[in-house]
Amino acid sequence: MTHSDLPLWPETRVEIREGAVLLRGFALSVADELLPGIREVASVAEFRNMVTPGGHVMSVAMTNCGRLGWVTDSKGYRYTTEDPSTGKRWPEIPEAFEKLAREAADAAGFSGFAPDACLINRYAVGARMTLHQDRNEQDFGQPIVSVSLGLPATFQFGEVENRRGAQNVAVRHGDVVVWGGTARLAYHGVLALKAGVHEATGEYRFNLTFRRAG
Ligand code: MD3
Ligand code: FE
Repeated sequence: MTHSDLPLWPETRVEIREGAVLLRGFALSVADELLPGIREVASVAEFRNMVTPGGHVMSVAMTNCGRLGWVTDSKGYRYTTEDPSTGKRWPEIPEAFEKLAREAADAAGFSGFAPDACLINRYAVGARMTLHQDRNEQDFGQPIVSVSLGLPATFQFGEVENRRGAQNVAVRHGDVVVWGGTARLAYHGVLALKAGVHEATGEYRFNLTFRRAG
């Protein structure tokens, strides 16, 4: 190994439970391509706080890119091909996003991952996501790839059967988690974001969630 082959950033692979692999720093070297990508998507499909079927306004602001976008409103949770706020198709997944998702899935043992949906979550101070399962996708055999950018957060992840006994894992700027196999339907959430300022994202945390939805 020559000097030029040395990694620029330390990277660590941690199996946080069966089927869930944390790739620490996996997205660090491309973070400066991902953030302009988020800005570009949001210039077409703006961040918005959606309403749950139960009538709660979500504290996390969301937008999407890809053929399918995840939405919620009084009628329920689902994927749509058009942004309900504009009636236009969701913007395409930027090439750098797609490449990262494929490489992360591959590194976790899921070769050939081809996401058709990328949900972009934006957390401001206090924003959180209560424990839930991701079950609006067609094929639970396909993994989910999650990319954390900006301020740190705490993921909670529990069992497939129930919300009890959830464990915490801290995620930082550039971390990627791949959830597949027996972890695919595990309950999970994100604790309320603590106030802070990150050099890349200011007062926010962003999360890219790649899915094969259709
Ligand atoms: C999947 N977002 O949008 S996925 C979501 O940080 C969502 O915004 C998280 O959950 C966020 O639906 C990132 C984190 C996650 C954690 C545990 C899981 C996804 C998981 C366990 C099983 C399947
Ligand atoms: Fe989720």
